[in-house]
Amino acid sequence: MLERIRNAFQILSRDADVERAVKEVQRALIAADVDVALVAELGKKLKGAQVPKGVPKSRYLTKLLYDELVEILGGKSRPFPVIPQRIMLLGLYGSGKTTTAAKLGHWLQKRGLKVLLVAADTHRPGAYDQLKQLAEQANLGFFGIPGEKDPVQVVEEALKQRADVYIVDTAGRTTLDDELVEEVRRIRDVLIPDKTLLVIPADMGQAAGREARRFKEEVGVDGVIVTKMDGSGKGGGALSACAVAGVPVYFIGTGEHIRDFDVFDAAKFVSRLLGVPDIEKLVELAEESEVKPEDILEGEYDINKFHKQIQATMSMGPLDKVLQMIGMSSVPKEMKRMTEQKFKKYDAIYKSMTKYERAHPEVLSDPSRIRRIAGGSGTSEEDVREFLRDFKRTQKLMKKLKRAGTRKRMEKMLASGQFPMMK
Ligand SMILES: Nc1nc2c(ncn2[C@@H]2O[C@H](COP(=O)(O)OP(=O)(O)OP(=O)(O)O)[C@@H](O)[C@H]2O)c(=O)[nH]1
Ligand SMILES: [Mg+2]
Repeated sequence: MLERIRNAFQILSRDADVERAVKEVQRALIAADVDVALVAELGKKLKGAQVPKGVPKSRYLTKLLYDELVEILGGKSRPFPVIPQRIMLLGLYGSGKTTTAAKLGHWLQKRGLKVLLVAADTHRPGAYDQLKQLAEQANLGFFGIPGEKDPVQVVEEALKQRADVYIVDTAGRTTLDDELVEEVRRIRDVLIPDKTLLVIPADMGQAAGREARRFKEEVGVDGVIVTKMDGSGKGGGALSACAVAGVPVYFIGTGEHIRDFDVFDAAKFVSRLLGVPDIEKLVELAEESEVKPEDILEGEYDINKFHKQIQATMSMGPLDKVLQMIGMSSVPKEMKRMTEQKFKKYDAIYKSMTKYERAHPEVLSDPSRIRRIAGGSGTSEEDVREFLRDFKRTQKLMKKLKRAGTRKRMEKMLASGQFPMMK
């Protein structure tokens, strides 16, 4: 899934090849067990996207794909409240309830709350010891009554203990049958939970949605914790199915250890999937620094316009960072450094020019002007001459493009951030 989605992003940001990118994304999502209808929808949206005038196509589509993926996986995240509360954990056999009780307890305790784990699984023989051990490991409070058969008794006694947060571990069943429903309702009526959380393993894939809906109808569920995200390729299906079922996913379990537990945030999750930790920031930057082709194409191409192009590239931050953010780690270090330095130099040179010089570059053939600008910008005369050569090359190219009416190509070039001087 990972490789494919990353690949799709590269195809989009590099060539704006929608058809190919969509195919890759769809394959990845289907493999991750995401609902076929959702996948088809995503493809339609991407292919039918109306790219607004003046916005580079590749960037627009990349952002669109990113937004759509986030939406499929649940959209905006809901922060889990860090307050005194009573929490009930539900789920089928082996879904990870007991482990999750300790993980969630640890998470809340780290945030300053006194946590009590309550052993209300009175069915499975080992359940009491398992939770007790986990509580000891994580240094959490623990309450249970060995040998007690009625979970309601356990919960009633537990509530007499002092704690900020009560986390009640309940017994699983192979299916959500009448017996389980009955038991959960009885526990609920004494506990009066603030949050009822359903624990679902990722390998359930799309079926997670059906299960979440059923539990919601029968006993009421406020949110889901998806466990075993580390082991299954079907995590995408589980997450998106919960989103469709309208149940928020608060956390994901990513391993057996108590710390293998993360707040679930669809945006962050997608970014990590793509191996692009800062995609949101990148998208923002790209939006801020967009150069409108009109600005460059209308009227005479002068040094002001040349500078605008440089600035647009520079304003996206250190070049190597930008390149990293879009997943291009294979660009040689030297080149990245050189281009960045060059842009900085060019910016200084531009700032040392007079308004008249910028609009009338022909006067810059005068050596005394070149000397003055080099002095003012802290660069060498050769640097200034190089700037002028690059400017002239770009100016010529712009003229040629304009004459040939290849506005499309020009826009593409601007969109890709390619300037002749970077060659
Ligand atoms: N890899 C991985 N394993 C997990 C995760 N969460 C739980 N497990 C493992 O899954 C198994 C079952 O976990 P439990 O916490 O006992 O599940 P349960 O829902 O309490 O099971 P029952 O009480 O029998 O219904 C254990 O071996 C856990 O270590 C996870 O996020 N990743
Ligand atoms: Mg258990």
